[in-house]
Amino acid sequence: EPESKGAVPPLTPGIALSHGNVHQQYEILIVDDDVELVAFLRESLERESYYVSIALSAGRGLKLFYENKPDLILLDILLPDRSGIDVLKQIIGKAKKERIPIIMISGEHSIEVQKYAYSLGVMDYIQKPVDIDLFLVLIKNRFELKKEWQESIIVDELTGAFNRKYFNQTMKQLISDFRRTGRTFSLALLDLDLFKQVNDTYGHLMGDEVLQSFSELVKQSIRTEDTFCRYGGEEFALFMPNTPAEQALLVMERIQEVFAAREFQAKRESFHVTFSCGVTEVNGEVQDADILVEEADLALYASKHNGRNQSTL
Ligand code: GH3
Ligand code: MG
Ligand code: MG
Ligand code: MG
Repeated sequence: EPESKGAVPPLTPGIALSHGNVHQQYEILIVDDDVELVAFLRESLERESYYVSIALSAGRGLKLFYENKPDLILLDILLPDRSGIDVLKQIIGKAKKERIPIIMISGEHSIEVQKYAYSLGVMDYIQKPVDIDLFLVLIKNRFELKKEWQESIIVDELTGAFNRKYFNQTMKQLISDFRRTGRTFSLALLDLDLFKQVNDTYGHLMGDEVLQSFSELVKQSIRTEDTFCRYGGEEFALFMPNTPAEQALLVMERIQEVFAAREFQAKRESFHVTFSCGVTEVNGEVQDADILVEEADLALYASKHNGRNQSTL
C-alpha cells in the first residue's frame, strides 16, 4: 500500500485535516480474469494516480473488498469460480451503505443482463472492448460525487467549518497521535460575545452573516494543518497540531484583534462583534478528550468573566 493511504486521518481514510479540500488517493478494485485487460486498465488508472488492486477471481475479489475497503469496484460478469452477478448480490448492500460504486464490466451485451445488473444496484455498465477514455471520464464523475458526499457529511453548511462529527473524529485522531508519538497539539474554544444581542438587535439573518464572516476570517488566519470546527451554535473549536498553548494564545489574540476591528453594516447603523477564547494543550496529565474540552471551557469562562474579547490559557 502507498504511503498516502495510511498516513492520513479520520472519517474516511484519505481525508486531509485541511479546509475545503478532501485530498484523497482513491483505490479501485478490479475483479476480472482477463489478464491482458487488467494489466491495461491498471496502467491507465495508475497513470491517473489511482491506486489499483486486482483480483482474478470472485473469491479473491470478495477478500479484497472486505479487507481493503476500495473506493470503487470494477466487476466482470464471467469469472472462473463464481459469477460476477453472485458477487454483486453479496456485496451490494455494504457497497451502497458505504457509497462504494460498483461498475459492471462485461462482454455480455444483452439488454436483459444490463437491466438486471442495474436493478441490483450497479452504477454503470461498461461493455468490452473497453474504451479507456470513456471509462476514465465515467470514473472521474463517480469520484466527484463521492467527494461531494464525503465533504457534505463533515462540513457545517452555514459556516463551512467542520462539524461536530468531524470535531470528535479529529480529537480522537490527535489524541491517539499524541499517545503514540508524543506529537502535541493545542485546542482553542471560541465563543462569540453577546451574540444573542446581535440576533435580537439586527435579526437572525444578520447573525448568520456574522457567523459566516467570523468563520471566513478564522479559516484564512490558520495553517492548513489546523482544523476549525463549529462545535455548536455560536461556539467553535480550533485544533492546532505541533503548537504549544502559549503560541496558540498569540494566534487567537491576533485573530481577535482583526475580528474586533471588522465593521458590520446593518440597515441603520454599523456595529462590531467580538469573541472570547479558552486555550489548552494536550500533555502527559491531560490526554483525554472530555478533560481537554473541560479545561478549554474553563479558560473560556474566565475570558468571559474577565470582560470578553480576550483569550485565556
Ligand atoms: P456570551 O457572551 O456569554 O457568550 O453571550 P451570548 O449571547 O453569546 O450567549 P448565549 O448562549 O446567551 O446566546 C447564544 C446565541 O447564539 C443564542 C442563539 O440564538 C445564537 N445562535 C446560535 N446558533 C446560531 C445560528 O446559527 N445563527 C444565529 N443567527 N444565531 C445563532
Ligand atoms: Mg471474465
Ligand atoms: Mg456567546
Ligand atoms: Mg455560547
